[in-house]
Amino acid sequence: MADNLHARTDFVRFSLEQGVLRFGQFKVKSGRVSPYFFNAGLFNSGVSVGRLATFYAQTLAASGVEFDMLFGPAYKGIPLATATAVALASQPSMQDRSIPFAFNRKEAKDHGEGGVLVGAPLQGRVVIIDDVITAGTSVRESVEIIRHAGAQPAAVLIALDRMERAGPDDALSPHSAVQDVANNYGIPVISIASLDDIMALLQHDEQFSEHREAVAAYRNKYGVVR
Ligand code: OMP
Repeated sequence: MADNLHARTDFVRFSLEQGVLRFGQFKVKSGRVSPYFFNAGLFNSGVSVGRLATFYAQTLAASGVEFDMLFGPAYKGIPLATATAVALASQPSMQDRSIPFAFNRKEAKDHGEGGVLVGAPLQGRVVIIDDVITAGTSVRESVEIIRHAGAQPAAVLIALDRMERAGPDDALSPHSAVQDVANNYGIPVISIASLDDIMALLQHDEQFSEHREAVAAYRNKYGVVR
C-alpha cells in the first residue's frame, strides 16, 4: 500500500534525524558487525517519543490485528507501551476506545501492592510492544507472563525488523528471529519499518549513497530469503 510505504520511509528518515538509526560499524548481540544500528533508547524527549508512538499506533491500527490491550516488557517496552496507548486514543479507527496497558517489573516486589505486573489487569488479546527482536528473549518472557495470567498474546509490534537470519555463521537458520517468533507463538510480528525500507532510502537518497554497498553486502550475507 502506497500510504504504508510512505509511513515506513518517513519513519526511517525520522530515526536518522534523531540519531536513533546510524551507519558505521557496530557489534550487535549476535556478535556480527553490522553496518547500521537502531538505538531506540535515543527517542528520549517528549516530542520524539510522541512521534514514535504515533508511528506505532498507526502501524497497529493499519494492521487489522484485533486486540484489547498493550503490554510493554521492562525496561524499554514500558515507555513504548505507555506512549502508544496515548497515541492510539487519537487514532480515528479506535473510535474513542481507551486502550489499557500493563508492564512487568524486572524484580518482584514483596511489599505494597506486590508482584511483577503493573498497570491494567492482563486479559483478552494482548499486543506486546518492543523496539527490535534480536534473539527473541524479551518476547518469550512476555508471552509467558501473558499466558500465565490467562490472557492471549495477539501480536508483537516492533519498530524495526532487521530481517536477518538467526544462528551462527556456520549454521545460519533460514529464518529470522522475527519469523521464529511468529511461527513459534502463532502470532503476527508487525514492524513500523524494516531493513528493506532502509535499503530503499539508501538507493534513492544520494545523501546516504556511501553506505549502500556495506548495507547491501550485509543483507546479502545475513538477510532472510524473501
Ligand atoms: P532480544 O530481546 O533478545 O531480542 O534483544 C534485543 C537486543 O537488540 C537489545 O539488546 C539491543 O541491544 C539489540 N539491538 C538493537 O537495539 N538495535 C539493533 O539495531 C541491533 C541490536 C542487536 O544487538 O542485534
